[in-house]
Amino acid sequence: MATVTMTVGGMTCMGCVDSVTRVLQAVKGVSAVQVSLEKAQAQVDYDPALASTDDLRVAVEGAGFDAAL
Ligand SMILES: [Cu+2]
Repeated sequence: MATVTMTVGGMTCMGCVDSVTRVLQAVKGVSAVQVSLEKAQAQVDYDPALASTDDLRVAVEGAGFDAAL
């Protein structure tokens, strides 16, 4: 299990937080997601054997947000 903190740009409300949380939780191998609107960050626990940081970034960008890690 690994934990990564990614910077998420473009979140403006709790609806955005919900969206980012949902798309990250939908990535295979992700076990926990904690998104902070104030910090513009998402902390993700995932299994590196099933998901890559690239998968996480693509999921966030696919939902219309900017992702950096
Ligand atoms: Cu929003």
